[in-house]
Amino acid sequence: MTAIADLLDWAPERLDAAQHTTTAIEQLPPGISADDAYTIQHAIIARRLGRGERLAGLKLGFTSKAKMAQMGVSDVIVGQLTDVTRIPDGGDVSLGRFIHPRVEPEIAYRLAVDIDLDDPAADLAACTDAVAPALEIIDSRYRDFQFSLLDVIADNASAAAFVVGPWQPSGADFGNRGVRLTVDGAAVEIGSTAAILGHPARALPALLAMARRHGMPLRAGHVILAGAATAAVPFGAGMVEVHVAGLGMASVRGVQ
Ligand code: OOG
Ligand code: MG
Repeated sequence: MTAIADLLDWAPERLDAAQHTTTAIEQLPPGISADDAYTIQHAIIARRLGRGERLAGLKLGFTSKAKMAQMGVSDVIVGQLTDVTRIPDGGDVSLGRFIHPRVEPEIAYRLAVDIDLDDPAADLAACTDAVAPALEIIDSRYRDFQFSLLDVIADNASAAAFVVGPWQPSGADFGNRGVRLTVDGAAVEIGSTAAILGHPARALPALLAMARRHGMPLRAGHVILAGAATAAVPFGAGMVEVHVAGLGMASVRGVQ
């Protein structure tokens, strides 16, 4: 086996085990391509689906300058969400599920219909029927939350858990709405939905292009996370809320 074939073989198992044993691992050795990194991501998701998890949607990463600067990368990436990682709005989540979790404010879109990735006329924006404030808990499986772009793609874009607030009809323009992230009532990050690619709705065609390229299904009811509008903050014991002007709020409580 070549070194890359060998890596494609062991990396999914190691990253998957890192997640469910909550033990950080070393970053991947250099030499893989972006397509290799997505192959590793797909193999991790296949293992999880094999254990009974179901796909719940897709997430974009690094759609804001704040996130790119925080993590030192500069390319939009995509990761996959599963049902077991969705926390009910206002719910508790045990910190024992994570290695070194962080939380960030997101905008979520809901898909109304299945998307045919082979249809060149597919229009994701026209196929969403609702939008909501959301929170994403990210948790790199790599030591010290350090990674290259390819490492983080392989690690399913650090996806760990997500919370979606009450859905609103997607008719209104959510292009430049204030975003506030609070921990136990204190504001820790303030931003605007405009930080997400200039307008969060731009996440939808960007996501469709990536879903096509990497063969990621988009089905009715799936949630699309457009990417964080601000930097992420550590997620510990306490109540975290995201407030988006005119859209509402979502919350999650970290418990020991
Ligand atoms: C990768 C995930 C990035 C976002 O919203 O930009 C992301 C990370 O920061 O570890 O989810
Ligand atoms: Mg995110």
